[in-house]
Amino acid sequence: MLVKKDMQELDFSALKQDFPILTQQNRNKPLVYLDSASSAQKPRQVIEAMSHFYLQDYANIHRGIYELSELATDLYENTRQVIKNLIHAPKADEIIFVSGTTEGINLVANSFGRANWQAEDEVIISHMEHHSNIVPWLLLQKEIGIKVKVIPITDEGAMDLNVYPTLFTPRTKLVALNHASNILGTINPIKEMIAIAHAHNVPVLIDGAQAVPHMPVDVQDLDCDFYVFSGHKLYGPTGTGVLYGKKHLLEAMPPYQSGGGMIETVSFEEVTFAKVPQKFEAGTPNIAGVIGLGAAAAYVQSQGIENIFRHEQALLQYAEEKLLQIPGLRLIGTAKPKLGVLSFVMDHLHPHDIGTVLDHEGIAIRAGHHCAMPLMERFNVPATLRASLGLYNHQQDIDVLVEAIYLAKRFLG
Ligand code: ALA
Repeated sequence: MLVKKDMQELDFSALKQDFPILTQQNRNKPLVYLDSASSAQKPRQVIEAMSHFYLQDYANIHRGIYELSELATDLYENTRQVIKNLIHAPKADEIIFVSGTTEGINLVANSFGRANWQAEDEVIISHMEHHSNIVPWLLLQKEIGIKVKVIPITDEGAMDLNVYPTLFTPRTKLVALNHASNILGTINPIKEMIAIAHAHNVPVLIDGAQAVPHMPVDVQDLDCDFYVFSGHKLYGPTGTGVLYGKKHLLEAMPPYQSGGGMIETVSFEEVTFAKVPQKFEAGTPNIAGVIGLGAAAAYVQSQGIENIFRHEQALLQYAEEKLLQIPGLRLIGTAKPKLGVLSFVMDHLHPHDIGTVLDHEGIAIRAGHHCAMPLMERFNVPATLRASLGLYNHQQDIDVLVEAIYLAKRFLG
């Protein structure tokens, strides 16, 4: 098994077998993959579950009365159970498959938001949101006149909890926050923030894209109303994601997209809709992707999410200590607790130039605004470099990164 109960015994030879891509070269150097916050690599178990499905079990779901279709339906629906268990949802039919976090948030904005909100109603977000948790609300601001209010963040990269409670008014309709920031790594105190919102009778949507692959998530303990995340950051396929919603909210919401699969009856006079979750899964879904997502979630569970969290926390601490020894390097996002996301800038050097040198050393790292331009503005930087950890990273990866940053400093002057 890849991650043993004792994290000191992490078995990297098993790991390399699970993630064959990590044994490849990048620019003729051993690949050091430090971009899992953008998208994680896929273990063989996920790839094999999908290819096995296509090679032997493929059929459409929920339609055929033949054996293959029943099998495909069972495999697809099994993922709902696996995801329910992963995030501790009360019921499997509160799990809706979407194409990713972005679609999940757009679904809530365009179904829940449009059905319930009017001009002057308010949505609270924070200054550390990804564009996917900013732009859907700004579009509603433009189209129906809602107001988007923003929780400021501290210089360390934490939510300003003094300001947050003051933003509520009788017009507040939703709070939408990330569980962990894709740039700062900050793990936000969302349980407390949800309780504050609920004291105002305001529901809360959590963007869990960065959290679910790296830490235990329990939607019942959090008591969030909606929780969204992406499959591809959870070591699963692209084009998959999950929207969890409390059943009574999902049942009251109108469909987001329409077509086959989401109806109960159709005549030219009237349409009635299928029950949740089918009401929100119009058309033939990403069947193989969802099966791959189930395999990915099962893989993470088989390693133990607590083990993964502890491993990445130890590596984060090691990486922070090493990086902070580099003269001129400034970490963006020092609030604790945080996940394994290390954003940094270097005096006088542009992140893209450093990123180019790192690439030539075999290191895959992201440089840019990371889909969070307001956050870049907040820290007064045009871009950062960002190293982000996955369960397959090891101290050696950090050592190679640190050496390469010194090289870039010498090379770029
Ligand atoms: N949201 C992804 C990132 O932070 C793409 O890199």
